[in-house]
Amino acid sequence: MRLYNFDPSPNPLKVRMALQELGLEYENTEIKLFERQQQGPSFLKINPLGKVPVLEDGNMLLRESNAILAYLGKEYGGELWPSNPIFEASALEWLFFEATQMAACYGAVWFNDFVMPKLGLEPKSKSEIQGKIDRVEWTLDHLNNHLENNQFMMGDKFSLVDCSLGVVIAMLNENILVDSGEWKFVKAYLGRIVSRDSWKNARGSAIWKGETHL
Ligand SMILES: N[C@@H](CCC(=O)N[C@@H](CS)C(=O)NCC(=O)O)C(=O)O
Repeated sequence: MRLYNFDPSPNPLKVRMALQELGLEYENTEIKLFERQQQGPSFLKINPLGKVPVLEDGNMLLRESNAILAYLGKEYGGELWPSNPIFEASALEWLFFEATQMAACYGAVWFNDFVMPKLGLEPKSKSEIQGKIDRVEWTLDHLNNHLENNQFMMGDKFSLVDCSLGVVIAMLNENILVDSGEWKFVKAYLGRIVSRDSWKNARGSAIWKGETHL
């Protein structure tokens, strides 16, 4: 198995965390996004969209982080992926929620506040990205309600779904989440995610301010 990865990026981190949880060995190929390696001809053959992560397993290539989680879950997941069709659909429901309602607005806030300064660029003001912040907060309300009665996204046990939502929520660490007294169940959930060995072994803190090495 080979992962096309970029350590400081959140979407590859979802997959690194899942691979750690599952104890799967893999070869790492680092695609340095800020050197534009994703647009090099050899990588574009692997992913014409020029994005990471990509997982290669035998002859198979998968290019969407949440699809990779679902594949790893079905193929290798054991207890970390539901076998019952109803629970599996519920796992996919959360992964689609992440992809359609969370990823873009969380990514925009994180990129603005963490990555732009690292690139020597002036971040947009809070009012300029207020629309994205509103959208983030709307999803946090929904997640907070869910997490009031659930330790993890799928109930009381960690699953590969948490590799997706946990990582995206972790993008708000040092940001919207700490600036506010709200969303205490989301914060407690984030604490449970980042205390896992898989977070540490997947180098989770690479997405944070002090650690981002572009
Ligand atoms: N929907 C894709 C998004 C992948 C994505 O946007 N990856 C970013 C890194 S987190 C990337 O490769 N960006 C490089 C670029 O757009 O040039 C997924 O979930 O895997």
